[in-house]
Amino acid sequence: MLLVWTVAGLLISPTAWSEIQVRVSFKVIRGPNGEFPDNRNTIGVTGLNLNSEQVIRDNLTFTNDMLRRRGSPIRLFLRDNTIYNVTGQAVPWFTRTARSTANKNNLEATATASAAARATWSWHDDSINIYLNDTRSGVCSFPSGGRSAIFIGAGGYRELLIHEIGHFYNLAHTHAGDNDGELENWTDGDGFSETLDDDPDASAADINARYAAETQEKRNDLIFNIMSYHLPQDRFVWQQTQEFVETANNERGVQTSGEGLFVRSDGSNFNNGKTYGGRVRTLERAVSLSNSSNDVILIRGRLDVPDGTVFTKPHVWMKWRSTALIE
Ligand SMILES: [Ca+2]
Ligand SMILES: [Ca+2]
Ligand SMILES: [Ca+2]
Ligand SMILES: [Zn+2]
Repeated sequence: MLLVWTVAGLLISPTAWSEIQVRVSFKVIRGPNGEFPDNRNTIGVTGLNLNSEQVIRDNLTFTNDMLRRRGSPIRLFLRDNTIYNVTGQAVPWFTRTARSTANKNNLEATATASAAARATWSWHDDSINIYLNDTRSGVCSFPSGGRSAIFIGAGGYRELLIHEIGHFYNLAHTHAGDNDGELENWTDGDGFSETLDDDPDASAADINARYAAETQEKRNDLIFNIMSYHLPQDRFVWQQTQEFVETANNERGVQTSGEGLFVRSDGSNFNNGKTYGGRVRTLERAVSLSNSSNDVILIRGRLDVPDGTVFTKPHVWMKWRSTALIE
């Protein structure tokens, strides 16, 4: 048997994994003397001071490793493998509160006001434009607002970037506000049944106690959810991945390379597969609709393939272009 596996292994050509690539154009707003943002007032148990280019690059690697470990098809890529600097804008932008929708919107208006402004601010329409300054936490644009900037301060936490990018791809918080130090309003902030009702003030122990009848896995899907206020974080649930990918396929297609194609036995091959509601019926159709080596296939619910195999658990195929040998 060992020999069979070895020979089979040699016959399979190495094929890169397909990944939905999110382009990040990361800009550092430099201080009055050209200094890098630096803020030791970080957030929570995973606090991170984004005070150097290396810290930012390491954080992107950390984020991609986290996504990979959880089977997510989403990966972050630095546009042109570059971290851009914005100079001469320290007043007022170096110290203007990043966690403010009004400030973020003013920043986007300033950076896109003219061709000269776009150059000064390294604004790139083909990417998520993220601006870092010396303040704390951050805020993101939802697709419905018609804007696309993310504004963050150096005083952050290691999951801040992927949390804000989740908003960029239309993911809401697991809670609906009520960050008031009291545990009295558990709400369904995201409309997803796969995340339990949440209060941002809850600890892991509070969640475990409240939902004692649920499985630990379901509780953990809230305790460690990237779109919650609980730390540390490590996951999106399937419904969040689906919403992220649908948004990447449609409203946020410009900032993303590669699509997710949805397939299930009750779909229709007249659909384009770009949403779960518009899923196709067969794998063959999903494959024929693919036009990029970054495309992945998302399967939720029952899918029969010609050799009689039946898939029922939600999963993502990221290496479907290579020969799979199952014995
Ligand atoms: Ca500082
Ligand atoms: Ca509360
Ligand atoms: Ca929910
Ligand atoms: Zn948020």
